[in-house]
Amino acid sequence: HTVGIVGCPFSGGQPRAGVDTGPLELIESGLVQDIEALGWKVDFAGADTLVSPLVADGPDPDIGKLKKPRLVSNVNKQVAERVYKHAGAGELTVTLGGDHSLAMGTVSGTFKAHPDAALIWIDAHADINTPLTTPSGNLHGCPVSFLMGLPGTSKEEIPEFGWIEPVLKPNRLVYIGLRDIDEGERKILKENNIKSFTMHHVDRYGIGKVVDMALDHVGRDRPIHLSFDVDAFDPAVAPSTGTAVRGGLQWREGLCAVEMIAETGNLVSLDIMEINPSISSTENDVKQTVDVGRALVRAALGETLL
Ligand code: DIR
Ligand code: MN
Ligand code: MN
Ligand code: MN
Repeated sequence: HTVGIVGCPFSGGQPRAGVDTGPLELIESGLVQDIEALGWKVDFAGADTLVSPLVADGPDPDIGKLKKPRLVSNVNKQVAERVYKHAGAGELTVTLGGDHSLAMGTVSGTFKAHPDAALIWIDAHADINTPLTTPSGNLHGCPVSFLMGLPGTSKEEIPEFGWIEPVLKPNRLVYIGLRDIDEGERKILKENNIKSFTMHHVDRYGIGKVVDMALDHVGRDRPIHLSFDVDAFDPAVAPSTGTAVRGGLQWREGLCAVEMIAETGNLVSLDIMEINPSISSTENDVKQTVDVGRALVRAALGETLL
């Protein structure tokens, strides 16, 4: 058992500074020691090997509404290569964000190593806006559309992202925790029949039943990439994040979901995204949110699965 850590101090997919310090905060809080204490080897060369905060090689004007498109693309291409290296070597890859645009890279890298994988996306948001539907132009709201090859994301339409292969089929994706969905996203989810368990379903059936239904939908026997945005949690649980939304997962609900996914034995890749230590009213907010990230990783590695 080896965990490969990819640290991505990157904030270019959204406007708020600070989310790029998430990975270092997680490492400094003792994440590597947590993982080793659970009996896993760690493949991580140290904090100075975090994916470098790249700059676009040249001017980076908006493309349509999209902000910092070349920067986001360049960084993600590098992230995809790093994740592929770990996943291809059979390691469980843990990527520390950074904003959720990084999933362009993480999911690309995982699916290159495991082409029949499924993607479970736990988030308040669907992050499936296209260059044509995005209201904000922030690429952290768009990664899934590129991975799926939706209209507006093709090589012909936007060559700057031409390296991203449309590896994700709509029936291999499932959402949990949604509660803030844009109009264009709603249409995409319906038209493509994408299975979405919103907070309504969590309230109604309970998290255990929801995760069971989600796993049955994508298939328990295939490799699983779990992309976890900490804003899936209620703001009382994970306050230090850029786009907090009321009415989210409680502490145990989020961890139980991750534990159930880990219990399949097929988790191959995990993203912990959108921890922003600069967004907080108190020091305790930051500590609490970083603790959530650490606890998610431990849950994924079987801390409570005896
Ligand atoms: C909104 C907010 N759906 C957008 N998105 C996210 O800008 O596309 N916030 N992902 O975390
Ligand atoms: Mn997200
Ligand atoms: Mn979100
Ligand atoms: Mn997002």
